[in-house]
Amino acid sequence: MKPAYYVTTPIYYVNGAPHIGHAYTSIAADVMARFKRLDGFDVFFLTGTDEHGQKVEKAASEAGLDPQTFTDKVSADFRDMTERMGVSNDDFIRTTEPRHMAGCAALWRRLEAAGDIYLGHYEGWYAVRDEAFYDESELFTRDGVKLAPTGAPVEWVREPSYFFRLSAWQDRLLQFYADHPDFIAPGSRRNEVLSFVRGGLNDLSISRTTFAWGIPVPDAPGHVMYVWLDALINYITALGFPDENADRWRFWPADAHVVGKDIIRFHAVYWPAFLMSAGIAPPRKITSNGWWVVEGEKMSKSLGNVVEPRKLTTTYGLDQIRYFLLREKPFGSDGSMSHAAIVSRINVELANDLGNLAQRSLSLIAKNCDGVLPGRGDICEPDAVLLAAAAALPAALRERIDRQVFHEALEEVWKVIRAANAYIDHQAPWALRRTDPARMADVLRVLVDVQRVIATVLQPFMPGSMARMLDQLGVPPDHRNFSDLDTDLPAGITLPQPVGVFPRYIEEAA
Ligand code: ME8
Repeated sequence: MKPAYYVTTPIYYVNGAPHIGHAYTSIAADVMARFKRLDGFDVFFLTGTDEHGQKVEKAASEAGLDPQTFTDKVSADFRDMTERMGVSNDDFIRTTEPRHMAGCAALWRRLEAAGDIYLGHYEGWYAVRDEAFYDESELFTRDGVKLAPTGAPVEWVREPSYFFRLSAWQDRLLQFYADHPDFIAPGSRRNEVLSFVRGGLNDLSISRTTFAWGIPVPDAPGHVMYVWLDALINYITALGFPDENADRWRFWPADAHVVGKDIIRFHAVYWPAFLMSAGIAPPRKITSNGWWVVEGEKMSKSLGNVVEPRKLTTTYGLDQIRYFLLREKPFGSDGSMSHAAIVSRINVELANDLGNLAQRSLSLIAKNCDGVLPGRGDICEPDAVLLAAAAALPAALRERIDRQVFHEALEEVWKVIRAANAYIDHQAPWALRRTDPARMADVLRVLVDVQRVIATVLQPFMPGSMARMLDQLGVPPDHRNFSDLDTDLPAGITLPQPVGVFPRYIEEAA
């Protein structure tokens, strides 16, 4: 039986259209899901939309629509973005679905039965934009306006509310972090969470009474669940919770919740506390990404510089954008996106390094070997070095994908691509055609074998282009898993006519 692997994206708020930040987190999770599938795991990959709460209710009313009609529309837009980004999710959950709402009620009852819920009165600061409660001490003032640390405006809320006894979970959470040193990635985020929890935890308000767009609290008219409680539960309702005999329940606990750095506290503090209270194992890892800024400025609707992911892929190509996003900056750090940076990655690394390697070697096979793949010949020292470097890639990538250092994973592949380009320059198979055709065939075969490994391990990043590259290398579609690399390609197969995989990006004349 294949081992199970469960990876999730955040479920996105449907208060506005998807932007590149959402696409980025989803693509990173997609790389993890695709990698694990190719590496022999039974993968479940979930994404979806977060549709309740005050922020969404407000956006619906501003759009002049009732919340359900509004969320149907925006959720469909997120689903379309997900597909267009080549994201291979196995399910798409919406928090307005009956399966989710029933699961939330069941979890609430578990927390209640554990003695962790009590009725009280909330009085304090709330930021609708973050859907988060803040302590007075966390706020700062700008131009006389009180703001949350995120810059979101806060308002004073006073309402009856149910509370979750989070304060009682401090020690158990600290113990959990100590027992699971890899729970929070990257490590710098772990320290943030630890100091927050060590600082003492307040009980958490988990119901709201001043608006209605939410999941009703069982047997508590007027109360809807706090949108973050509702949202986090999606990760288990999608697996069939509360039916722990459901087929999908085998995927719990999740191997990785991929989230942005803005929402670590919810995932690394509240979520494990809710789960432990309900008698459910916490997830194995919360891994968080840093921020994309555009041409040096933070993306925001008011600045008018929000990047629409589907426009970007139309301009530059889907795989080109997927590659850029994961190559350009370390996953956990912030990074800047600019036209010049995207074009440089496309032209230097994709078109030149990888595209030319494929084009040069495959056109020589087409021209000099009648398009027939040569057999493995005698292996000389430079062949052995290059083949060994390629053979080491699956393990090198496995280790890096498991740490979400995608840029390092790609750098490992590019080291081999650059070595293969140096090899072809050095061996000069075009010159061998006259002097030593047998050696020419051996060199071309080495190049095909090396590119086969390269294209196989790059599939999670650039699925469409790498499928085309593997087609050209004569690798059958059902032989593209990492374990298939143990079996040599048969000699004598006819390779298709080579066509360029990565065109250069050419600036349009002004
Ligand atoms: O927080 N750069 O939803 P959300 C990189 N519904 N990533 C970015 C980004 C940027 N500029 N902007 C957004 C929510 N993101 C909740 C989640 S989960 C149970 C509930 C990404 O629509 C990043 O992953 O505000 C961030 O965490 C997520 O989008 C926030 O999406």
